[in-house]
Amino acid sequence: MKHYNVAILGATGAVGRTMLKVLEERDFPIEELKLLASERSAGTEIEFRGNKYVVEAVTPESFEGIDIALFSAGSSRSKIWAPIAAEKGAVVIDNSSAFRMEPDVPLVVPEVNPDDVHLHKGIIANPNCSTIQMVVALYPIHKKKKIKRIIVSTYQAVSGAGAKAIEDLEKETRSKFEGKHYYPEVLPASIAFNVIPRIDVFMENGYTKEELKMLNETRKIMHAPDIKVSATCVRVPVFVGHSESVTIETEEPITPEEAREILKDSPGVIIEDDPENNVYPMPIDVEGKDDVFVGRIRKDLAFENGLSMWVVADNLRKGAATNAVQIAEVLIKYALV
Ligand code: NAP
Ligand code: 3JM
Repeated sequence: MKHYNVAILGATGAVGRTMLKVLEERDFPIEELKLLASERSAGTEIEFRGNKYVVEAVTPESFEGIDIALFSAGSSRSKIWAPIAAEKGAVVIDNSSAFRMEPDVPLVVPEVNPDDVHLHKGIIANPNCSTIQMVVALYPIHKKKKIKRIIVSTYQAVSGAGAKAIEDLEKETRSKFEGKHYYPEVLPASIAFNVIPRIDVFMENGYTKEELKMLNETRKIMHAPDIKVSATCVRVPVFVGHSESVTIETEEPITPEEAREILKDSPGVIIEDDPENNVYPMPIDVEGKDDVFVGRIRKDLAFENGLSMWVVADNLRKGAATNAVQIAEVLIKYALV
């Protein structure tokens, strides 16, 4: 079997470290591994498959001979380094929002649109975490009953905002118990014992950029340019695991039983739905798992052809690292690297 030279830009971050775990667990065929970040963490040692790797500060030469470059260092860094890595011959799988809506950049969730990878010109985008878990749960229903409208509210973990945001939740929570004052460094408001109805920046129409990512990315991934999505994205004091309250309106009627029947055989979906026995997915239970968990499936009372459900996934895994590694596996399967 062929093995590949892999680089990870952002290897010291919350997503980068999860990528390393996922690559290790899935026995990804790596020939050489290069761990890249900024000058700040150059020299840091990280263990992978029992060997120590030294993190290097990224330079154009970092991408010489690289087959697959996994990026999770933020959108401004992706804009600088992805074209350079692609020019050196690597296929870049980018976790940031930098290129997601570019027409010649495939935006891929392997359970939904794996064949879009064929269109790549050196860069493939990994969607936003909240979009990924929603489309994994909704696409199988869309294929059978055509979804017209989605109304979604998210309950997003702090780890989605990076390693510093994880520290913010921990430090602020501790400080409250110790009677001290700590104000979050990266989150836009107090997070301990609070919820924040803002993720990413506000746009002119009153939605945030994160909320519009859920609209635009869903349309592109599902090839559904007319689907309507209204999202409210909320940060909650949870370390790992995004939850979503999702209501859909379909063109044809759909019963909860039909939805369960469709979802029970859908790739990457696990139904946990037994309310009488208190069975429903929760973030604390999905940490470390790669599937998307769906529960609380019920007829929606506000729409004629309406269905409501609760969707939970590990945002660092299926929402970021696992999806990116799965894209790399699709590239290998189709012999595109
Ligand atoms: P994080 O924990 O803050 O880590 C950021 C990483 O980027 C670190 O490895 C950092 O290295 C590196 N970095 C920062 N500035 C750099 C520079 N100038 N040059 C090279 N490397 C630099 O953040 P994270 O949660 O891992 O997320 C990273 C990015 O992934 C996000 O900004 C976002 O674009 C994307 N993301 C996507 C999803 C998704 O839904 N697909 C989810 C979460 C994040 P140092 O150690 O040197 O600072
Ligand atoms: C998730 O550098 C940045 O602006 C990164 C902001 C960010 C993003 C993004 O826009 O790339 C943080 C967390 C995402 C994302 O997945 O869209």
